[in-house]
Amino acid sequence: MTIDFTGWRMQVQSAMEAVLDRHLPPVSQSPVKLHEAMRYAALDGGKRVRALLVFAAGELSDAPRDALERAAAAVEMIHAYSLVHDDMPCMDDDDLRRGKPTVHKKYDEATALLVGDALQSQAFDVLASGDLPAERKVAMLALLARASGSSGMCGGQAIDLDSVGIALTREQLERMHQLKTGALLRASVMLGAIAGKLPAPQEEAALDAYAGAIGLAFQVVDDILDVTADSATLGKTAGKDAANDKPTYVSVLGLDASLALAEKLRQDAHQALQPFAHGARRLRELADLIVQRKA
Ligand code: GRG
Repeated sequence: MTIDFTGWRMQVQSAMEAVLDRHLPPVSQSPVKLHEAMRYAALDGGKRVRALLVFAAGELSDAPRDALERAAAAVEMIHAYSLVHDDMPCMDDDDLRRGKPTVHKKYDEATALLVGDALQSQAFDVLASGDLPAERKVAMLALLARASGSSGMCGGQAIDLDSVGIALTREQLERMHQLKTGALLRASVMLGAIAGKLPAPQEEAALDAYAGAIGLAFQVVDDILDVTADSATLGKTAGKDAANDKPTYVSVLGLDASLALAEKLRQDAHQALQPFAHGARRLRELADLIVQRKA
């Protein structure tokens, strides 16, 4: 019997809690405060969109379960680290994340800095320690390193920090988000794909087009929710972008055009998956979820 999308999503989300628990250092191990804070940041929270993308692409490539779990844990750890650092006073200075006090509020700033650093290292350790052939693991490590470094997420964050109060063009905004948010979402799809049967070049291009569309759609929707949803629903402070004078899709295009763009990107994502027929069912459903989500 095939499970429906909601059932599948809940299964992956709950499995991820156990997977992350297994791959994070235990609190019984010293330094206890750091390990406790790493677990506070990474466990019990988040939609696990990146993990869902890894597993959905993994269905397409028939990847071994352990390799998918490691890839999903690694991207979720990198993502958790980025949120911890982004919330710190030197960046976005926020008190609320995933419905809980941010790490620097719950603990202190030095601990938050170390939590981010240690989660990043842990991500690469988890990926490097699996059973896949060494050359496959090196390819996955390089993919994740590039997606999270200065030519990916950190680069996008740097552009974001330099853009406060500046009127970016739509192209500049798009580039910032392709790096800041899109790079890790793309890496999630590609890690799931290369953890199993390697995609043919046309398949890789199709997955890349899909990942580009959903990566951008995710950010457009994030900007829309920042003005249309409340903090309790989002589990983070709503209205922050406008309050911080940050350029967003809503500020550049307006709300209606942003909604239309999100829908167009959803359709582009479906279009990109045409070569895969039924095997890409979960990736299609995730494109819908990313655009239609309310938080
Ligand atoms: C500090 C190196 C560094 C990078 C920060 C991702 C990021 C870059 C900052 C987060 C700020 C932000 C709100 C970005 C908008 C899109 C985004 C990544 C939202 C959070 O991701 P979700 O909605 O979060 O997937 P959950 O909590 O569900 O995992």
